[in-house]
Amino acid sequence: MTVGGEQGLEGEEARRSSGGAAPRRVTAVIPALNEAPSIAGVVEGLHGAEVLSGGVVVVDNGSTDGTGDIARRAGACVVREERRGYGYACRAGVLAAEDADVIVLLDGDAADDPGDLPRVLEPLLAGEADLVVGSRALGSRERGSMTFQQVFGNGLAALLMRNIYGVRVTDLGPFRAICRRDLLALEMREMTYGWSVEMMVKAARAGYRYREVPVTYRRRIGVSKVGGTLLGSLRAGWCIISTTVRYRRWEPQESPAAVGAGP
Ligand SMILES: Nc1nc2c(ncn2[C@@H]2O[C@H](COP(=O)(O)OP(=O)(O)O)[C@@H](O)[C@H]2O)c(=O)[nH]1
Ligand SMILES: [Mg+2]
Repeated sequence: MTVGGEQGLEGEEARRSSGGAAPRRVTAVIPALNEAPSIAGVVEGLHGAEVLSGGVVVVDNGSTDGTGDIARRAGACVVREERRGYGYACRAGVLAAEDADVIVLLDGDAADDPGDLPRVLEPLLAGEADLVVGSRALGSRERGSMTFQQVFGNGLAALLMRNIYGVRVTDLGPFRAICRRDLLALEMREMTYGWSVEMMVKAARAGYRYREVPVTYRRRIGVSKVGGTLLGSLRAGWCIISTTVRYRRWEPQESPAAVGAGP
């Protein structure tokens, strides 16, 4: 599926025109499950961003509140993924954005600030990093934007990651950027809450250069699907911690970023 269109260079041309270093066609992918109150604002907030040459893909993850129609009217390309799960939704968006060089992931609940987009992309487009994650721990969190369980779980997983993989991680935020081919090379398996952490630990194993940038995190609009309930937090927490440990010996089949990164 071609998303966005006119403004962006085509994949190969973009790579060549940038001397092979910094690919340019950037597509935002937003997983969304029943985010009718917030999704239009998120999509419209991104449309102002010049850097987003590849447009916005919203993955409607089986919503029953009209999220998909609202996102389409706001200007997004909408794909539907019936299998419930954050990872399923993210993967469907990445596969749909087949012309993208760079994927930016963010949530559909307006907790991430579209104004942080240039900052999240900058190290990747400058050729200085292969995976950039927006850290809410380094940035600022609006009061009430994360529950105690979320802060604790994220901190624990970050600690494990530092110890097991040797990567300086402070947070597992949803706002992140990675080259599409590098993401596909990670052969993602975790189709629910483990997706984000799987990306980070496999990127570490593949030798991708990791960078965090501070981002602002706001109170979400609408109802939380994960961190807002105790059961959701426990499930997500267990999934995140077990995924952090699971891939400690994983080896990439091929790692384009590591190969391109030089010594
Ligand atoms: N939890 C969850 N979120 C999903 C799913 N599919 C899409 N999403 C989206 O993933 C994002 C993260 O969910 P959210 O409820 O904000 O999680 P929280 O921020 O941890 O409370 C939101 O944009 C959801 O709409 C799913 O199956 N489960
Ligand atoms: Mg959220």
